[in-house]
Amino acid sequence: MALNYISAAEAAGLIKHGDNIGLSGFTPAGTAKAVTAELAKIAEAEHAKGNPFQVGIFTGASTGESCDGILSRVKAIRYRAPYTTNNDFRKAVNNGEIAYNDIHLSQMAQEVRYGFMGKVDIAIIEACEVTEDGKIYLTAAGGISPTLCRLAPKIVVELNAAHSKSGMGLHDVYEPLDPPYRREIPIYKPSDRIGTPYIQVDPKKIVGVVETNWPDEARHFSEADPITEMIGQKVADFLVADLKRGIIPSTFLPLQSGVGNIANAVLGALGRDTTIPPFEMYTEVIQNAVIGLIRDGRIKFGSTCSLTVTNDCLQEVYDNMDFFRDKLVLRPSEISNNPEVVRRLGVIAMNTAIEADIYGNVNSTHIGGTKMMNGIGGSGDFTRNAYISIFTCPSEAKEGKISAIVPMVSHADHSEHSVNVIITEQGIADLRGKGPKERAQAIIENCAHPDYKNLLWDYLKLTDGKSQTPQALQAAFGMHVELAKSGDMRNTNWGQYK
Ligand code: 0RQ
Repeated sequence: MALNYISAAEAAGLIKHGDNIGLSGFTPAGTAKAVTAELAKIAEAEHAKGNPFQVGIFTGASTGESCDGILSRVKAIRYRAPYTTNNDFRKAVNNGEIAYNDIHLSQMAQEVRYGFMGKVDIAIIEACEVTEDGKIYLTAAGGISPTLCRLAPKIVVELNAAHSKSGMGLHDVYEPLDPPYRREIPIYKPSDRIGTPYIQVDPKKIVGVVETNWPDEARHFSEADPITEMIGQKVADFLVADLKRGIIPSTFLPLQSGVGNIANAVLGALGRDTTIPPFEMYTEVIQNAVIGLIRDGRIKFGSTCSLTVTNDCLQEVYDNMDFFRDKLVLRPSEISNNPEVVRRLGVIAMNTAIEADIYGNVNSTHIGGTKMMNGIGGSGDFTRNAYISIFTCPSEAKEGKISAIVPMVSHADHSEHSVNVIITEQGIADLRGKGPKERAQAIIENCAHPDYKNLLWDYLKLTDGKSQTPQALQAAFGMHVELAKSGDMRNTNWGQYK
């Protein structure tokens, strides 16, 4: 069947007010871009006429400027799931303009299949190749595309020349059956392939192919600063110590790391430390640092959902596919982040906290307990099922006015039951094998900034000191309350709570 080439504007014209659109991609990598940018123009025109125009968006993780950015600015998003990193989207969410459903990334595809979020009306899928018999070759991310393509009655393919066709073969497309028919996912090592390198669809569902040449809207990560370097080094030191005492097997274990500068610094430090043997990644995002380490032979294999790298780095991968082909695989997010596989492989999870409390509960998503930052991403998928779950963050934020270590987290994403280790530039709190009172000692002593240590010790004096988890509920958010009042947690005065 001949493919029907259409413009991005024509494709956007297929989308109606109230539709749920499904987008390829995971982070800005591999996200469809041209049609959503045109959709924003339609929404603006309809709004100017006084007509409502809003859509629901189902995707893999964050998207880029041409989706979350443009569409939230023109108020065209009614509902969206999951993770996001866009500043304008964040503002709109915290203004109450968008219903944002921040779910674990591994669950997104299945929750769409289970019908929790309504029907997918149209899928917009970025590809580096599409064939007349309905084979879609994805670009830099797996995301939830296989599920979107199967469920949507209409598919638009954004055939993006900015992604080289040499990337064909990077993907391993696999979609599990739903309960009660689901079987084990047969991945026993990070490099196992269990599916096909393309998504097979009924070609009649492809309503249009939009040709584009639009590079991924990769986020810029600044160079590691002394604080992130120190955190990275401490994570490497911690893992080396566990390797030496036999807690981590001598062959090492696959690593997962979140996005951002700390993750890059951690991987840089691990790569430099040759006491750690060449290792593998079973992760959701691969950033520039990992590509460098694969090139240097320090990382043997990377299983990921996306190549969240700068465009020059992505081009380097495409240009050297003969080298990278057997060292990388891109998977759908429900496989890259799958709890069953993470636990089987013994993945060491490394994610970032906004704040942690003295008992080891972690807030990764909310500023001040109410305002959404980005979302939980895949951090929960990995943390809950990891061989060792590590959280990192600087010990303080905003020039020291905010302590990352607080008596009680203002929002809880990862509970004390799942968090094994907290690492700041100050030091390492190894929480394994410890009860809550011992954890509090380790976290305050090793992770809190010196400006906040006494404040946290004094908080403990307000508690009965004996309970399983001693808290002084009247004062537990005292540091947050002080921040809201004077703008500086260091001014907290526990006297008022005695
Ligand atoms: O503010 O942007 O105004 O400078 O938060 O913090 O230190 O620059 O670190 O960019 O790595 O983001 C947890 C948000 C950290 C991220 C989080 C302020 C700070 C700064 C950003 P500015 P940094 P990062 C991967 C898996 C989700 C969970 C996860 C994240 C800004 O890593 O979204 O890992 N994680 N998912 O000043 C007020 C505090 C603060 C604070 C930091 N306690 N109070 N502001 N900031 N701590 C994602 C995927 O799955 C795809």
